[in-house]
Amino acid sequence: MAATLKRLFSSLTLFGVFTVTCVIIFSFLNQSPTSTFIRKNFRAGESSKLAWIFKTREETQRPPGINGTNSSRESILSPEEQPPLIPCPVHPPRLVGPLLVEFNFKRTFDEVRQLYNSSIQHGGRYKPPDCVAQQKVAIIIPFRHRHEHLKHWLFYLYPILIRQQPDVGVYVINQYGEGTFNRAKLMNAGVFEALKEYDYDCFVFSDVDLVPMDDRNLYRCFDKPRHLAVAMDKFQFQLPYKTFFGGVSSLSKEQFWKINGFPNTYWGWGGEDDDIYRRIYYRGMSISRPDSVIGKYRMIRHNRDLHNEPNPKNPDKLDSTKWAMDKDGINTLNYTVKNIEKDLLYTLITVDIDAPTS
Ligand SMILES: [Mn+2]
Repeated sequence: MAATLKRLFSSLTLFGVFTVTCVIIFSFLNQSPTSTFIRKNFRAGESSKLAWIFKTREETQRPPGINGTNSSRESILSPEEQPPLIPCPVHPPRLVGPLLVEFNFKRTFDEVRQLYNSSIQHGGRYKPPDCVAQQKVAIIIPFRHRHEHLKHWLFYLYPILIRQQPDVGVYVINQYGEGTFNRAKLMNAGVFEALKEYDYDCFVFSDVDLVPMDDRNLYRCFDKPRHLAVAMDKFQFQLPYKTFFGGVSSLSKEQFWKINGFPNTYWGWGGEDDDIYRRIYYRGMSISRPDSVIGKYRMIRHNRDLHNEPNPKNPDKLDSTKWAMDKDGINTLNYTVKNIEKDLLYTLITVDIDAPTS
């Protein structure tokens, strides 16, 4: 009797071990993107083996129609029967932290298009497929002639944006003609053009030559207007001065309206970012920033552009921001759209902002 029990027990144990081994082997062989991602985390020691198995189960039990991996079940359920998407987590779960960024590599737009073809929608639009984004973000890039920089920007930013899970559109606002450049007026025009297309609630304004070195630097809006480019390599990874608001910033639609948008009258290089900083303070707000580790940026080295010389008149204008801001902003903005080009990776809007010749 005891011998039979012992044999039964040992064969049960053997069966148990065999089953567990099979489950583990099967899970490791399963090559779906989610399991690859989870395995990476597992290898990085960020989750225990138990958590890994649990997560894998969770993935297989996800409702159909979420990432197209279980299309056979998808076709059975009608759209009404599919469970509604849940909001994306406030803290995006797939961020990786510090990133390697370098610009000594030549890229073509076609290479970048091919890389992101499957994840991005025409016109530079992205939405997380498996949850409802926290914010609807338009990224506004003032632009002229810097195609070389735009390639790098798109190459680096899309993977970051995808991990940050916004409902996002990328708008490149191209200044028409060869008159004096006006960064702030282009950004004003960008906000209006983006809002014609979609109900964005947040605007991120970015120079085309600035790439973040950490994906925890969220391209979204906060309770306060935010300055994102706090530690640029150009300035030895430090703020050049305490009130610096240049490079990359974000304002919600409300915050942007509260300060009458940006000034339209800063022609040439310099001053407009300080004017924006003052507008924010004169309207009773303050700014927020990520810390100087998360806020690291690389700037693509370049020579000064033609028709964007430092304007010696601009610094003096700052003395009058307080009273001038109500008479210079979105309430006085005028421009003409010359062309709208929809690329896979961006929407390029060429605007005539009535620039003086230089
Ligand atoms: Mn620059």
